[in-house]
Amino acid sequence: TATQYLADWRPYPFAIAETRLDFTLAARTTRVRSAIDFRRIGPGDLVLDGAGLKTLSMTIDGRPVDPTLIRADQEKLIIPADQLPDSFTFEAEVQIDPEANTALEGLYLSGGMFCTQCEAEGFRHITWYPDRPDVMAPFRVEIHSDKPVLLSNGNPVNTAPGHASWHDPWPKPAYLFALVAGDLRAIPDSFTTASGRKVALNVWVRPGDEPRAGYAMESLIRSMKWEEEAYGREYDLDVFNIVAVDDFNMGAMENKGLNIFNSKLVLATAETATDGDYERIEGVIGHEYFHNWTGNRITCRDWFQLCLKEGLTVFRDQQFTSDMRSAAVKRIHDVQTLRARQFREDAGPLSHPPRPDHYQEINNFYTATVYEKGAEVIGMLKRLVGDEGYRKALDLYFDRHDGQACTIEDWIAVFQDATGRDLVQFKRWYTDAGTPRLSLTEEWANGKLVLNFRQHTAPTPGQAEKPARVIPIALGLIGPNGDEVLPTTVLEMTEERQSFAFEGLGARPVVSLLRGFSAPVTVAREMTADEQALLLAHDTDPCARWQAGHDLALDALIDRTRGKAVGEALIRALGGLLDDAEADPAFAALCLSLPGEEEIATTIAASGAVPDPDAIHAARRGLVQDIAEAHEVALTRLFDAMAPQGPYRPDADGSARRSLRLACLGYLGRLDDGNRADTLFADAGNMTERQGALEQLIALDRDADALARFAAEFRDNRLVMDKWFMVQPLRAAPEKAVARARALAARPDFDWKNPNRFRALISGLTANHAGFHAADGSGYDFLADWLMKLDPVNPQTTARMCSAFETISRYDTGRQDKARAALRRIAAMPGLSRNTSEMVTRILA
Ligand code: HT7
Ligand code: ZN
Repeated sequence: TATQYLADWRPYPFAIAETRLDFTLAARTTRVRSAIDFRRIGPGDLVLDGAGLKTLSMTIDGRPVDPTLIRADQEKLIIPADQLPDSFTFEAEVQIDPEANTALEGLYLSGGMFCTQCEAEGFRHITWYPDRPDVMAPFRVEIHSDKPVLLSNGNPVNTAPGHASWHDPWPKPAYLFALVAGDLRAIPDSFTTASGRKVALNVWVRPGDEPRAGYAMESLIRSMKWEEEAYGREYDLDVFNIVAVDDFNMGAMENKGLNIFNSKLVLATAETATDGDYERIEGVIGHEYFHNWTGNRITCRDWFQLCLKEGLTVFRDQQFTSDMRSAAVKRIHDVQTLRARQFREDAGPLSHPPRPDHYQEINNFYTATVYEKGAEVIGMLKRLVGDEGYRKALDLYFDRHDGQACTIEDWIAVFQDATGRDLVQFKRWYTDAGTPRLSLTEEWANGKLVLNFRQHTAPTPGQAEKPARVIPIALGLIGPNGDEVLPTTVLEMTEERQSFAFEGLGARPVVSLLRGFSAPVTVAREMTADEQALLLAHDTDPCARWQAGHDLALDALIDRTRGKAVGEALIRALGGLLDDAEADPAFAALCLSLPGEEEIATTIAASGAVPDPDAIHAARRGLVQDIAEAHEVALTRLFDAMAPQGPYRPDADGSARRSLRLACLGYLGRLDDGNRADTLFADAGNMTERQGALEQLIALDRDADALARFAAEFRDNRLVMDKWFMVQPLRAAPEKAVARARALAARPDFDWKNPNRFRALISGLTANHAGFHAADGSGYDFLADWLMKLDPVNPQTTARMCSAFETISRYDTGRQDKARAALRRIAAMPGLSRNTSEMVTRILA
């Protein structure tokens, strides 16, 4: 399979004045007529992309195009330059089959509704077109269909039964094209922009789902307002439509004026959605809306630049959520996600820079590195240039590049030009893969503390050399009595080794390092349990404070895997935390949630040892038991104190109380044999507590009644049943997890072609660390069997899920051999997709 290289990018030789599309929709035989007005702007042939199209006719200015110019093997139509006038209209009529489109890329059917997904390269499945992000055009779209609601990008021009026409005046690349046709109901509202323009808003759902879409609409309005206030950017069309779709490969898609969402990120009621679901809905609605400026008005020159739009938009959605909710909790959650997903990716065979320089299948690069690390890099930039510098740079970015398709170089240039700062070294964060390891040793004498830092990044695939990066190190100093003796100070590390001194200190302080998680690095430093406990009790920075408690727990857990039944310092420290928990329930809940098994394994592997999944599971269980026994009284008091105080509200305060309550339940269940969980499951008036209780009952192997009740109650709600499929393999005892997943997969309602249902069950198992990594290899075989079944149907979703194998090389040779055998089985499958083939090859390399 051909590898695409950043170095090979060449400008497209034509500009498009307008693209006109005319759809006559039919499940098996949709006709697409297109007319594209091209104008030459550089030398070269006319290259159009097309995949799986039945081409009925093609003309240039009315003259037929020779159909033998189609190179079906390359999915291209190449018309030589000497056959083309300087300006011309290319017209085509093609036939496509949406019903057969199970890959969910291009135009497809979901529950009888026509919908599209064109990012990254889906438009070529709709018609012949320059399907690359740097070719932008205004679009006019006609839709003929007997479906009652017919939507596309931009503003409506005409709607009559059986027909609609839309005009999108903002030039856009094909990946932002969208069309929806179905029997839909709207939740309507409106928003008046700061400059006084009234925008009609609609969230479109299936009939009957209207009562579940209110929170999505509220989130949209909050997003529009926030972006005006925080970035001074207004919406730019007369309408903004969101459509909820049941069959969707990812979370949502930012098509211009017509966002399409996975229904799980739209539909919510207290009875069906958890606090986490609500927060995600708000965050993703914001994310897609914010793309209107960072992605749509300013897009990417090529797909290597994906983090230009995704990193920036994640950064902005993180800012939005922290403004809407608790900034401290949001930051800690983001750090947890980054560590769990991106650090893991960076430490294995799939490691790549935020801006990769080659790929085979771009869909495999919608990764934690591009998204989450891309956002962290912007957070560092902001820290280095300050809030004012950031604002100036962003204003310049919008002014200078509106309507353009840009690169990371353009992005860095606006920061240099707006702030005068040299960012040549900083750019390495975009081009170099791997997570730097920051080591700290300390020297203390006569009131002077010297901090000796060293940065080191291990080689990653294709990148052996790792020059030093700029690392903003935010730190503070906490005196032995808990007072802060140095408030947050940002050191800029630019060398491989660098020392910083602090003088005039009375007593030796404890360093509160990497405050606010100021750089995406791992930290290596010696700390005593007492020092960690001091920071947990007194640090003024919530992130560093949480980190101290987390490290204390991690050390205790790792010691336990080595047979040492320790953890007294942690247990003592948690006692203090529990006493004050009511003052900040969210923080207490975060500290009570011990590091997960996967993270323990990662930490053990990073120290050069081989993690044993069963020992890790036992260690964690043992520590939970000991904490529960030591703090039964306080945990019980808090569990009762955090009972609901009025109607459910999915806000920060309410979810903080529920998270603390469930954290307490996780411990108390080990003492009461699940009685509280049983009662809570029966009585809870919201899904957060119900699901929490159910997970606890599964972990305690006391779940039969609850699962039956849950299924009976929610049989007809696909999204809630996805939870039912997910929690069973996830929370089952490791030795039962694979069997449980097998039994669930055999059920008639395991609708595996639906990505949500497939992911629920399969990711439920792969997230059960000791269950998936069962020593007999049954977890690996189960996953491989299902990936092989899904690949011919939906390569995108299959390939993404291969990443469950990315950590195999850290385990013992027995497990490694079994995992590699499973991967080789996938690799040998005849007709394996390019998506999955690339992933398996990289993991096996
Ligand atoms: N920009 C979108 C990324 C995307 C996608 C979404 C749905 C289905 C397939 C997709 N491929 C790529 C989503 C986002 O980041 O906002
Ligand atoms: Zn995005």
